[in-house]
Amino acid sequence: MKKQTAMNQDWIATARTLSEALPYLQRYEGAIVVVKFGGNAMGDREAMQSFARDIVLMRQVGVNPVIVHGGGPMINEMLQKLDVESHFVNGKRVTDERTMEVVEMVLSGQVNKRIVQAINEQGGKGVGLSGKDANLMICRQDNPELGLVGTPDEMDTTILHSMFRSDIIPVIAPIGMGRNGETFNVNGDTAAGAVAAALRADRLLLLTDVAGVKNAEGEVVTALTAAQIREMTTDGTIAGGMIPKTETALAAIEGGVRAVVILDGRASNAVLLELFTEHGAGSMIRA
Ligand code: X2W
Repeated sequence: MKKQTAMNQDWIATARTLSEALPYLQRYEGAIVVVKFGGNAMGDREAMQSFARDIVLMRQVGVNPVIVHGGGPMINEMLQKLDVESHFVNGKRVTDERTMEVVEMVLSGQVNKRIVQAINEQGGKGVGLSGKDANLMICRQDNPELGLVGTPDEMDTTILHSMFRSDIIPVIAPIGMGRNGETFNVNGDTAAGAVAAALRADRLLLLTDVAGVKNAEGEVVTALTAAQIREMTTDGTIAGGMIPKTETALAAIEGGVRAVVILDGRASNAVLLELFTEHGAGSMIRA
């Protein structure tokens, strides 16, 4: 008897959660939400399934989710297997032709298909593409010292809008093409920021393996302005691996994205918590 009551309580709480989500569901109807899914946030098969489920739910309630993924750790693993040495300068992988072949193989062939498969297993319609497809992301060389690292220069989002109309969830590998036949390796955060800006997205969610932007006391700050981010970068509070993320956030906001959230992608239902509850997750950055 007691067990029965406890179970009822669980269901009542579930029903209440759904009911409380209504205003958020209404707010995000038709919204474009770009989600950067970093290699460090991917975790095991179960974490991947949970992520895919959240994305399919977003689509089901009328949001247009777009995934831009990374895969740095998976590229490292493959380069090691193939005995190709690799190093980073300012968070970007120095990329020669041989490295570029491996990067494209791992990102477009392995990581991209893993995410597409996870989405489709949850009942969604995921379709994988890279910046090469339908001229989505044309790049120029970032810095000659980095070799084939690209900076997005010209975006054509026509293909993404067609996909939204067909109920398809685009899954994008951060690879771009050059104007002279080159293939460019693009940092995943940079690619996500460029896609979000080109779409004038309502939200860019940067899923990573830290809880958010921390203040000098080491606490996660839940709401930040672009000006505060600049201040915290100048005084050294924001440092290391967080810098490419906050730089992406600032560029995306300048490019017309309404808000950027940096959050821990490994936390369960991180995306749903952020979009559909009062609680939110991670650090939200706005103009
Ligand atoms: C990255 C692309 C993958 C990536 C690389 O080669 O590792 C550059 O550094 P995460 O998992 O998001 O770090 N490209 C130019 O960004 O992966």
